[in-house]
Amino acid sequence: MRIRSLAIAAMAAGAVVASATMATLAQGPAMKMEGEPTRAVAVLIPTKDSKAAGTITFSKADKGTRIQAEVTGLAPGKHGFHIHEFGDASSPDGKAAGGHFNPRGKAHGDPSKAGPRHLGDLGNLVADESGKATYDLIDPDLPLTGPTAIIGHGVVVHEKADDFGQPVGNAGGRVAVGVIGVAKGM
Ligand SMILES: [Cu+2]
Repeated sequence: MRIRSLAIAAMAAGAVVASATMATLAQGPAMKMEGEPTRAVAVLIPTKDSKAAGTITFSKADKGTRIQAEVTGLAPGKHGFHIHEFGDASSPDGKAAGGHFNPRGKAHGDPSKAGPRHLGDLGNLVADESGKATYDLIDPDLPLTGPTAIIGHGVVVHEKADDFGQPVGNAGGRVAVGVIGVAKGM
């Protein structure tokens, strides 16, 4: 009798260990998500009648956020490039992304110059003759985390150049739109 009850006790203990292990495994991925994101990504999709597409990464750098973009299918020349308010790429004209991301209520501006800017003002992409544009800058003001975090908001590439005129730079229609999300492999 004693042996049998020990066996039952061992089985019960084993069950406890097994369920504890399962609980640990179940928590594993969730645990990894804790802490602040250090990298974000947006995949640009073309709006209706556009061929513009690409990928933008936002990585935490020593003094701000490094923005790296590669976009193809553009008309040669400058194209306004902004973070917009909504992470919503659902409309064919890109307008569901709303207006510029401007959580600090500033005027539109050129991020390469001192002075006011919408937080989402990234300046221009410059496409070469083949329609390809690359962008690689560290933005000291653009946070991945915190109350004005860019994750969850949208990115828009425009038809025309951002001339930094008010209120939003006269960049015309939207040729590509994407949503900024937390990137894998942080
Ligand atoms: Cu824009």
